[in-house]
Amino acid sequence: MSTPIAELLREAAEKIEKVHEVLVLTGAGISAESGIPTFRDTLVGLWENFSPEELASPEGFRANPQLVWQWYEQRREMIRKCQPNPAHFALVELAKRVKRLSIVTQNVDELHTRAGSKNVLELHGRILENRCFREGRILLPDEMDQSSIPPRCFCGSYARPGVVWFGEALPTDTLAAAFALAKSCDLCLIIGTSGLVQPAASLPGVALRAGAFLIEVNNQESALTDMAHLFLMGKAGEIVPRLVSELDSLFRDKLIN
Ligand code: BV8
Repeated sequence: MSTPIAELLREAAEKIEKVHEVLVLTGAGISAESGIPTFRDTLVGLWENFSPEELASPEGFRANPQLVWQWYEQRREMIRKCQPNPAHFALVELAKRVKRLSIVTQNVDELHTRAGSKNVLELHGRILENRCFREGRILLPDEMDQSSIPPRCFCGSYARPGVVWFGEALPTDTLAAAFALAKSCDLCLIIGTSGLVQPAASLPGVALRAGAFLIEVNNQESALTDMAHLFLMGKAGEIVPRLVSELDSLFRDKLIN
């Protein structure tokens, strides 16, 4: 017989109320209710015959730059129309209620920043940015020759989306900061990730071994569920706002008693 979600939320709020440093790790699931398909769900329709690694890797881009560029253009067009959802906004509110909250996200949609979150570490870059494939530097629209697909940097190399592809190293400083937060946090809140992509998926284990309390929010079990102390099953857009409300009712109860 599973514990009612209301009880789990209360327990989670009681834990959060007691800690100093909260690390939030988010994945595609927190943006699902903004209308952005999770990574696995992105490969539908025309793209269903490709694996993520074929489209989101330097090899895939070298093999077919036009195809990969079009996949990203289609995703960017969709992401530009999306807004942060109640889960993103609830994390902004949660940050006001704890001593220190940092967000490490695997998402490339910038929705945490657009919702108003500070201290956001983007492990996998930003899909709305472009970089020179050879130089790696960010390219602004007027810094590209738009007459070709993909556009070209003036150095002659192709422009590429500003994301970290499979087989590419994550930004060194960002990754080091993420692992430092995992080692120092008292509580790690994991929201909407399958826990399959490394090295991001190692962060909760690092936090656990450093003594942190782990809470997972997901609409189904993930590769991380077994290591979580609390598993809050449900949609992030519903669960995370309820967690903040539960925290507020805890504070109120303390004021009254
Ligand atoms: C690297 C940008 C080394 C691109 C992305 C074996 C072991 C260990 C590692 C590897 C290995 N084999 C290969 C590797 C390396 C590889 C890897 O991990 N592969 C996996 C597939 C096994 N990793 C890499 O290549 C990384 N680099 O290792 O470099 C290196 C070092 C030095 C020098 C050179 C190289 C780079 C990984 C980054 C890849 N880029 N994104 C783009 O977006 O196009 S990752 C991409 O996939 C997404 O950004 C996202 O981060 C990730 C998918 O993960 P999730 O976010 O979890 O999303 P997913 O769809 O999987 O799950 C969604 C979850 O949400 C689900 O659980 C679902 O239930 C839940 N959910 C859905 N709706 C809701 C919800 N939850 C709550 N509410 C809802 N409403």
